[in-house]
Amino acid sequence: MKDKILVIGANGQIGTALAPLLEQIYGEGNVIASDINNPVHYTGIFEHLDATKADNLAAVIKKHDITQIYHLAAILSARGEADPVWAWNINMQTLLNVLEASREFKLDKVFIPSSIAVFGPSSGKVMTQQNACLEPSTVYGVSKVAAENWCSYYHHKYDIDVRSLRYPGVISHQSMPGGGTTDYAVDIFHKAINGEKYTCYLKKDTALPMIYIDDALKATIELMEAPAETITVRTSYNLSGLSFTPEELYQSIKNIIPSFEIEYQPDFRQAIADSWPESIDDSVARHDWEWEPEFDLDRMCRDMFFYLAKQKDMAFQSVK
Ligand code: AKB
Repeated sequence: MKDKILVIGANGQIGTALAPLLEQIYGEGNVIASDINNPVHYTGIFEHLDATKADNLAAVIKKHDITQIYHLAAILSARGEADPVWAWNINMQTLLNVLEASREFKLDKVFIPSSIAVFGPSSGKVMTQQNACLEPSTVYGVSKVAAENWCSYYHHKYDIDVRSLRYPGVISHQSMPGGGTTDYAVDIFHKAINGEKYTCYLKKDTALPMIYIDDALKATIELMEAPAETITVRTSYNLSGLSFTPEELYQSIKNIIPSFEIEYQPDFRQAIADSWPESIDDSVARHDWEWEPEFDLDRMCRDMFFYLAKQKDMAFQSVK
């Protein structure tokens, strides 16, 4: 049977980039993007979907003979702290609806992202291990630890081919992130290209694990295309791209835009960042499905400005 893929949360930061890539790989008409909000960029088949409603999800799966789901909808770390019970309910209800639908409709594969937010102060700061202690400090992290365990449960109990990555902070030019603690690393590029000063809500020396969108997409596709017998982790794989502090990112941007200025005014997100690792050991992913990132800090900055300048019709092409 032909692969028919449903992307849930397609208007989000990863979905905006992933849905068109999946369409390129699997062919026009074989990818159905869906979101609770109307489509922003996507030009292929789109379904308005509230994934907290199991009936709505089932109707979309039946309508399009879906065989795979990428479930990207979630309330992230910073936003979740404003209303923890609401964030938990959304993250859990959508997850369980997707897993139950996968069982009921016997889907071939399911992708459920996790996050470095599963880690907490007891996980270890540097090169945090695949099997580190998971005692997160945010409701988002708590919901992702639960999600990882539900994925493993559905795999072992019902033989569902669920796969997952612990994404670091994702840096992308296709859309703005929303509600995360790592969002500064995207916002800063927009301020820089607009010739504005950036006020950073983290301290200058707060190192966090990050990944450029091209590497995040590469990891997602490589994981999903890996033969099932090579997947040894059914909770979620550690994934590393690069690690940097706001000051290191600022310096790299300054090499391209020398007049760029920054100031630091830490807010509540500092405590969240302080509870997360600085760097991640992803050797299990490297071993199991030969994961290897491609982008370092300078290359990422050049690429970001190339595409942001293109969006703004500016002449930054020389930096790529
Ligand atoms: C966030 O900051 O909440 C997210 C994440 C690390 O999952 N970007």
